[in-house]
Amino acid sequence: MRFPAEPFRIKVVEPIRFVAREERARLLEKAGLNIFLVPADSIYIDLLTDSGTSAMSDQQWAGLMVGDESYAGSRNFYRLEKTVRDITGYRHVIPTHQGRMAENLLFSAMVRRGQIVPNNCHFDTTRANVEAQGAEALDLVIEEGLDPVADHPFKGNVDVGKLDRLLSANGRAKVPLAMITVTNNSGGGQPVSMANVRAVREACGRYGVPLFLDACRFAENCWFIKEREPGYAEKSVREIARELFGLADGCTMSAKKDGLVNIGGFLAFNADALEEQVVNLLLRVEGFPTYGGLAGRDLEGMARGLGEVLDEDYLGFRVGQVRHLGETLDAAGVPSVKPVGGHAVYVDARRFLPHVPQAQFPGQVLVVELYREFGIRAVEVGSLMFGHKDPQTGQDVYPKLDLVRLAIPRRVYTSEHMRYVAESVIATHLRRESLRGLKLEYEAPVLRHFTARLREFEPAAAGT
Ligand code: P71
Repeated sequence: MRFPAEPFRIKVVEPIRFVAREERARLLEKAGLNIFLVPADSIYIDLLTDSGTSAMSDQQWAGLMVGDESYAGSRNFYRLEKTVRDITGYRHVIPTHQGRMAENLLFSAMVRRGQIVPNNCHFDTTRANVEAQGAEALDLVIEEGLDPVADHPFKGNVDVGKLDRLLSANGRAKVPLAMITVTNNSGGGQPVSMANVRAVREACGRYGVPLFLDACRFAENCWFIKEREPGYAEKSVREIARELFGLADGCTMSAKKDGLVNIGGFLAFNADALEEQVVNLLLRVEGFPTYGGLAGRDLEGMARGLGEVLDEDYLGFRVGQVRHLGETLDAAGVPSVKPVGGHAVYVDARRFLPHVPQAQFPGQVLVVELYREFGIRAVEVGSLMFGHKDPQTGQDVYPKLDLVRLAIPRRVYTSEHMRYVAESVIATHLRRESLRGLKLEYEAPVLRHFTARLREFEPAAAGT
């Protein structure tokens, strides 16, 4: 259960506040028990997301001072372009302000109404951008990837048999591209093996369908390949990354994850024909192709972060820190998705709170408790986020799992912070029977989890 100590020391500190319990309870009431509506400076440990929350290094901060803010031809763009070409091998590098803009550009250029885009699991924004084109976003992750307790080293893998059947039934006219998300965020941050990406490449190749990676967490995925896939232990993560990107035709990237920056992204690919379309759209919605909606200094931070994320001492610590949290919870009997993914631990709220029915949001019960008692912010990925009424029958439909994601920002929290998180979750587990369900008081017609308001059942009414 040990993992390497932090391969960095702390030069700048940012105080975090531990506000009194009464204040936290008041803020929660005011927020309608919705953690998205609690101000971040009243949170002690914020595990809402690993996206855009990384700590930059001294080298990245120094890089901001050499930002070249020229409208066209900024030197920082050329550095970013060279860095991305070195890592991926792709010819064209289009910066964007974050990942979803890269998705928007790619799908606007390549996807038409009535088509189908397969992926292991589409992330929310990817799905929304595919659907915005009038196309279908199809998830084809292997069966184990949907089972929270199945032990498999690469639970993010694509079911290649299903993909092959889709391609042979529809061909390139109906499937304009395929995607693979590394690591598979919606499936728990689970990695994809090189062998699986190669098999997907071969299937796509047979039908002339281009393959793109959703590469937000590519370095963490490559670290898992090095650790788990036969034949890769002696290769450097940089070599593994080059091989991985070499199997695809391009990628979308939210650099807010493995770019180690607070904002930024890019779209990269080989096809010359795609460049013209993408650039024309970029000019209309995002900016000139040498800045893509970002300042020159942001491009420099991204170029430097993409180099740092491949440092194997960093990756060993990073993936180890997340795994250690998962294993500590596991040893204490807290149910979670296994094996632990690269960026987050997902607690299984239905098994944690078997007495709270899905209609009473067990995941959100746990989220509320972790903030009120311990000042920790986690996020519900379950009935509140995905539950809805069936438009035909009017019945409530719930997702298979009610999960609570503890996403770990990169290089931000120390091992003592993580120990505090583990002890808090374990203490909550010990008194789980006293936790009561929640009732929705307000829900918006779309994306209700961002604005929902809830209320606790009175003790007498619990379970009814
Ligand atoms: C995460 C996020 C951030 C997020 C975004 C939207 C709603 C809630 C949280 C963002 C991803 C992602 C993958 C695999 C594309 C994006 C979009 N993840 N693909 O997990 O995980 O990137 O935010 O830079 O536009 O908290 P973007």
